[in-house]
Amino acid sequence: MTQDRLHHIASQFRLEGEIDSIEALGEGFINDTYIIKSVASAPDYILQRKNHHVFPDVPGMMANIKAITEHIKRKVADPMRETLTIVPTLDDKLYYSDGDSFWAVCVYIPHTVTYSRADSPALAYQGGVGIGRFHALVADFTEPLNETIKGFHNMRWRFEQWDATIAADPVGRVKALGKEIGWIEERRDAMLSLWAKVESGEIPTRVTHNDTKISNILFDDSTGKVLSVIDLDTVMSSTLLNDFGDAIRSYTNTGAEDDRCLERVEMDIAMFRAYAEGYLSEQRHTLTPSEKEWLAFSALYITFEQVLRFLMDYIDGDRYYKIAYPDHNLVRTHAQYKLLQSMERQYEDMRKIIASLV
Ligand code: GN1
Ligand code: MG
Repeated sequence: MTQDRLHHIASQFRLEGEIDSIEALGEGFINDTYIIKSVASAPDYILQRKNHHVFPDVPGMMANIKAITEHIKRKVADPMRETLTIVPTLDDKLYYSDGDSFWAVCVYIPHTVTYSRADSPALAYQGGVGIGRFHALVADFTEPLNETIKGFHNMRWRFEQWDATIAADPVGRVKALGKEIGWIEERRDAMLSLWAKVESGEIPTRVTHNDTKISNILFDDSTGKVLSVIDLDTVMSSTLLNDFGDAIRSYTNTGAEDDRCLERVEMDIAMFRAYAEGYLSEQRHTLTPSEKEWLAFSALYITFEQVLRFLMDYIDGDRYYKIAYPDHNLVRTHAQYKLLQSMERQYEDMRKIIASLV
């Protein structure tokens, strides 16, 4: 992407002040992100090219983000810092389409820090507080949200995609993957039975974030406290369990999501306890008995789903996730499966911890 092109795109938005520079930022798997630095005292901005392949309905996604951030702004002490602020285009749209891609801008929130990994229980506790508070802030949001990614954590839909991908086997990888496919099939019924409780209404549907890793939480750099939750692209209606489980998947892993060294990958139960304590300090009184009952299992559910999604993308010829080398999705599959096994071994302890906290 040339500087000229980026400047042209940025100039479509209602920015204060003049642009000093536009530089690439971050390492998301899905979108391309840039920071727009402004001259003098005007705010800086985040410019993102939204991945149209992953988010087929960018206008619907931006409408969700607008509605949720407006809702939060009405409730917090510092509306410019405690949630994102979407910047419209000159013709008052929430996104700019250059015919090829969709672009969106929000105000950069200064004096904040983010962490690429949770490296202490104290930080995990704060992360739990962050998502707990986010859930509490949106608990009374009642308008319907657009389903911007079909069936995102819906296991029934994931298995439909899975079955179709295995049957199509578009790049001929299925034959060599008997062991890995077995990991998925052995757990099919157990995983579908949790989703069945969502379908029956036994587990309620609420506003959820759907990408609760620590790097999506901003901390105030002077107080060290949680400020806001960012990356609202996947905000949708689902079960809170998914947000809890996805956070546990990322926070408690002692290795990397794509670690080639499987000995490094385990679930750290101290991190589990700390995150759960932080989350439940905000949410203890909101959760229903069925949500409390399935909170520990949600970590296994989401980690399983991630094994399935990485493996499915590998079988599909690496069309969804950005990869850095040819078998990256298979390496991710193995590393996440190791994490899943570690959770399965510690499941009873996880349940006891939740029972002691609720
Ligand atoms: C994707 O790009 P990023 O890190 O925000 C993915 C998540 C996965 C994650 C795996 C929209 O998120 O669901 O858990 O990669 N987001 C989407 O690291 O598919
Ligand atoms: Mg994301």
